[in-house]
Amino acid sequence: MTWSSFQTGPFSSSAVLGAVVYGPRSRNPHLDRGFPELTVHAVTDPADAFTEVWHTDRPIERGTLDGVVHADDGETLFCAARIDSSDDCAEAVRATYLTALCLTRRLDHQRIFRMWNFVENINGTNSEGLEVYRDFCRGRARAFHEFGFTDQQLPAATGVGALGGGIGFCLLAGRSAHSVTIENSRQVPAYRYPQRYGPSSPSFARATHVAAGSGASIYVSGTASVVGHETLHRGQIAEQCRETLANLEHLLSADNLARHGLRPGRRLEDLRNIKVYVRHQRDLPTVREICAKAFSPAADIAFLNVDLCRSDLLVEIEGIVLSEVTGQITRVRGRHGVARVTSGGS
Ligand code: 3EB
Repeated sequence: MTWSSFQTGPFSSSAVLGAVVYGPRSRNPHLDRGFPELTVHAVTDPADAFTEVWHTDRPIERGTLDGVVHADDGETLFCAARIDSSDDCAEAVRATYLTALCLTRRLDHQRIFRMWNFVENINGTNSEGLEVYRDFCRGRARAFHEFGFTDQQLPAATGVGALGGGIGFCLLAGRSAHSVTIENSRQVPAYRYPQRYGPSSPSFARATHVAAGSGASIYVSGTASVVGHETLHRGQIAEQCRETLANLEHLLSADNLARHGLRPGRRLEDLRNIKVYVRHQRDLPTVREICAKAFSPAADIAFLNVDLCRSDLLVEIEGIVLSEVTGQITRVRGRHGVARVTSGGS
């Protein structure tokens, strides 16, 4: 299972496990193109839209369960769902998460190693005055708890704003692949954040290490300027960006990975499929410049101007260290039309 983005052109749907469109409006998840597709309202200008495609050489089975679309290649499961906007989302998040979690169990893919959550009005408040993100965290935590997940089973995740469309989420889960949950010793585990950040701590791991053939990939969660559990450098974009890079660098370091029995250490230059979420449009040039220096020119970085889960966070960065074995990946950003899946490497 590999990942790419696509460009307009001829297209073979047989290879596509799932796709995420970052577009100018949201859409219910669907199988209209023959594969599950999540459309997130994440850009204002249609020219900025792009699509990420997960693809595979293995035969795929696809379906829908209560609005949750999914595709399974026997090794990896992709699922996507959307929850309508509402004043109070916790119960709907709980229910829809449980549908997705039950699907992973039914299809025997219980190791969920990566999730993405795109939450409209993430810093707004619900009918009780609770921040929407905190309400979301409540529903998510209940679902994982009811499903019987321990903290060690939590996926790597991203939880950021969306420009519309309620809450869209997608996940990747594995059947047989050996995987390890990674924390960052510079940061308190998110699932142990104190109460002052909300009634339920965020349910995610800092990263997951997933065996792939004789190699492994590391799926790195959305990472921000959080040290311990505190936001550092309020109002200072360059400093938040550098602190975020320091968090990523430490997460991947030999020292941090060795705490989880993993080696070798990795470097920022090893990250691919990078997405950078920036709260303020005006900060984009600064963030672009810092990221261009920190990451490999081969990384193909996508920038999205969306809100972030804490009102004092200005930037959040995610990426993947691809397995040396299965890292045949290229991402070509382009219009989110019909597409040609591009793949480089082996
Ligand atoms: C943080 O370190 C930043 O709620 O799924 C990063 C990644 C963050 C995932 C989530 C939140 C989430 O707490 C915020």
